[in-house]
Amino acid sequence: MAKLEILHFPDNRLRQKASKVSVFDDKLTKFANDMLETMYFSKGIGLAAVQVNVAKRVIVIDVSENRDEPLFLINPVIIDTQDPIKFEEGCLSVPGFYEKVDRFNKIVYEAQDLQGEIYKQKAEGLHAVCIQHEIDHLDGKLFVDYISNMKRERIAKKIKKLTKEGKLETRSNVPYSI
Ligand code: QAP
Ligand code: CO
Repeated sequence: MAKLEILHFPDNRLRQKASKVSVFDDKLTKFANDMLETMYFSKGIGLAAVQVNVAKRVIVIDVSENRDEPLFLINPVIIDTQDPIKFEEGCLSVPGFYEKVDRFNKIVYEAQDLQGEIYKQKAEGLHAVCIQHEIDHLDGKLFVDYISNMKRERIAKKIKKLTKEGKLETRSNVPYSI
């Protein structure tokens, strides 16, 4: 297993549009498990491959209390939404900042597992919001895109400053080609 480098807003590489995964092999499983390790290490509940500079439609999530219920979502699509809500979100790529975003409290989604098997699932609350947030990443979108330009610019400036001062963690990346 390996810890991966998480990109920080306003890095342009977070704007990459991820392409569909078509090969389900050991390399994909290893990558997904490295993502999971990276997410647990960083105390996150969700991580998308674009955040570690891999433009593939891979998401890992664990919203369980004991952090022992990992979910792997390959090529996920939301097929139904219900109950609009405002939800306060954060992001491992925007560390230290939290804003309310318009989301849905209930969704139905379809995804593939690491074997390529398609599954259909209902999700609610944090689980549902997390999936909407992570699918946005696969389309190059961040939660700060939903707030005012002024707020977003201020956050960008603060994160750039922290990066310059070496106060944000970065780790050398394992180059992946999946
Ligand atoms: C997305 O975000 C999410 O600022 C996942 O200092 C978040 O795991 C969806 C994190 C909230 C719905 C609601 C953020 C860790 C983790 C930070 C995360 C931080 C340390 C964010
Ligand atoms: Co995020």
